[in-house]
Amino acid sequence: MERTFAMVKPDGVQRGLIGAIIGRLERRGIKIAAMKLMQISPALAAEHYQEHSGKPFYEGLVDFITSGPVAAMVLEGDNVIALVRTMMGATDPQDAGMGTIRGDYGISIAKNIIHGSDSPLSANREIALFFSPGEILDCSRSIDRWIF
Ligand code: 3AN
Repeated sequence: MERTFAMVKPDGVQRGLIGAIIGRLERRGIKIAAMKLMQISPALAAEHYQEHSGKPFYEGLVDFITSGPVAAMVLEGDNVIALVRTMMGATDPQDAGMGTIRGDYGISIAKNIIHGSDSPLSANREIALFFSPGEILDCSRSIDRWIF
């Protein structure tokens, strides 16, 4: 089954939205294979956001993502990378549809609540950046046969 990396960003954690966001993912049928609350170091932020280095919003982005705890996750499911991106909504919450996480909870592109990998390549890279192999559990749920 496909895996992706997702995290509730510092704004989502401070606003008490971890439960609401994980609840949406769980109710969809997505499986949580790993999860932790953590503080991102400037070095990890720089690796995670390397593709944005040099852009005008880069420094603000690194300051923001290191400003408080994040809830990091490895999620599993059929086509889960695209599924989570659809559930997140557009990068700018102003453009995100109602019913998406950013559309329902966000207003500003600089505080857009959730991150999710955008391709299999980024998913593999980001999972390895944030989790050691031993932290990712390989357990099946009895309910999976009703979902997949
Ligand atoms: P997404 O998170 O939807 O994949 P990316 O990869 O284009 O979007 O951008 C990564 C993060 O950079 C976004 N989640 C957002 O927090 C931030 N970001 C992108 N564009 C801007 C912008 N114009 N101003 C401020 N922050 C931005």
